[in-house]
Amino acid sequence: MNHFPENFLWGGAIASAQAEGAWNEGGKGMDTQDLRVFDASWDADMRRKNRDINMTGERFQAALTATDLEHYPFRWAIDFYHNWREDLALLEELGLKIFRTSISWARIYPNGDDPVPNEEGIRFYVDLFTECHKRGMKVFATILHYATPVNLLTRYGGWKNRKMIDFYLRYCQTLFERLGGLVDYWLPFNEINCSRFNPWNGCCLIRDQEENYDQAIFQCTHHQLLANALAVKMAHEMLPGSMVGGMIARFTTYPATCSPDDVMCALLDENYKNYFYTDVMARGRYPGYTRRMLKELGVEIVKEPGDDQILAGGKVDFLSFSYYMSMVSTNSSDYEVTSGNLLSGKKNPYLQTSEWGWQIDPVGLRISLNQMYDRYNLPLFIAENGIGARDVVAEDGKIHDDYRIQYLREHIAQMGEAIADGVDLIGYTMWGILDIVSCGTIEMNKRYGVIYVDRDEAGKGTNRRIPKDSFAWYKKVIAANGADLG
Ligand code: BGP
Repeated sequence: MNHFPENFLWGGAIASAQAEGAWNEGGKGMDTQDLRVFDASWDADMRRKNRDINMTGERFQAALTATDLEHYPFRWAIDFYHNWREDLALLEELGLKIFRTSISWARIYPNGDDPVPNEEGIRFYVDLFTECHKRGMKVFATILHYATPVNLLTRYGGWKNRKMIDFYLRYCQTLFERLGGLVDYWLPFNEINCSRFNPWNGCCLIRDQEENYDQAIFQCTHHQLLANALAVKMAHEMLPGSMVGGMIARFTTYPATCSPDDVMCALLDENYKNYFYTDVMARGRYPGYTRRMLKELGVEIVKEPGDDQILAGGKVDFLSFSYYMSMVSTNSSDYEVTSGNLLSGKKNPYLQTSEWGWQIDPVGLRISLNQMYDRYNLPLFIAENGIGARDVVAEDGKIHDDYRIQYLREHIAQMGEAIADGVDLIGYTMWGILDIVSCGTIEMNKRYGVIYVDRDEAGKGTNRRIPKDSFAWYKKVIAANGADLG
């Protein structure tokens, strides 16, 4: 029996910084992703380290004036900026019902604090989203997927500064005014909990420039949560009936054993890493457990009178999350550590991992959906899910990615189970529908797409798009509305 509702939103997702390239074209300003460095000659260890080193004052200065552009992959990415018409044609052929991308803040406001927006940037998204609709796709737009105009960091210090809320809201207002009729679902922030787990991406912090890193992180988070609530309120006022969601990177967590200590550890991990953020966005207030969490970190968030009302006045209409893997919680050091999205965790002996060490756990998706729906009773949207792999073009010129088909098949089957459990799941935007530059490790060879992009890690290649085996498979799944996962 097929559990997917008739109007289920089968989709695909990308993010502007990871796809568009054209970093200094069309009036775009420099943003924080343009500054992230990568070297194709690095070994696996160095690539991992690079993710963790994140951003330093020295790297930041070097990147501002860099001329070796091949080391800054977000500046060229897959050139979606010039190729989007052809790409959307392929997505239409795939039968997508919804396309998720982010809007580049620095295309709309090159410096973040400009008095007027950049018309060329607005035109780009008007054209892109109009074409999506023409090709039968709804639009799911992320307002901020990490890439922030660099000027907001150099001039104001980034999200630590409360002024960021005003700049961000001005940007939102422009989007609601100029793109409002073209967007079906809004997401004010991608993975708002990323501020804690990758503070450069999440909130523009440079680690070696912070005296008290945790304090800075949570102050930024507070400002982002306020900005999120105010954006929801603004959208509801300017665009009555609009759907505005909250999003986290979901770290589904199991106790390592049934020892009460492990169970408690898992509960706190769930609260501190996931639910803190969704509780604020969906329930409109800081949950009780944050007192202890912040105290133990030595953090005291500076709030202004009225902040509690702001949070209470901007609750989201739906919740969404990225789901790639699950983790294990324990205070015991007897467990091997393995990698994962944004953070590493303890290894689960029951699960296989991807080439990057992320633990593959389809049932964890069903668990997460049930947990989130029980807790909030809001519609849910899986904003990202997929597997990063080193695809190869075979001698027949094709990409035989059975491992991706298997990953997607098992996860989609569990989505069906969750719907049968009673969860109100409205959509699924598979991550990296076209191969794009990886966000965590900046590698082009960590590919997620059902469409291959011929570009290597130094930016070389024809940039040609080639549908993979998974393309035909996903097309069939969409056409059958999930009834046929074969
Ligand atoms: C999420 C981000 C995406 C994305 C994805 C996969 O955290 O929202 O931007 O890239 O993870 O991660 P990666 O690209 O590091 O494999």
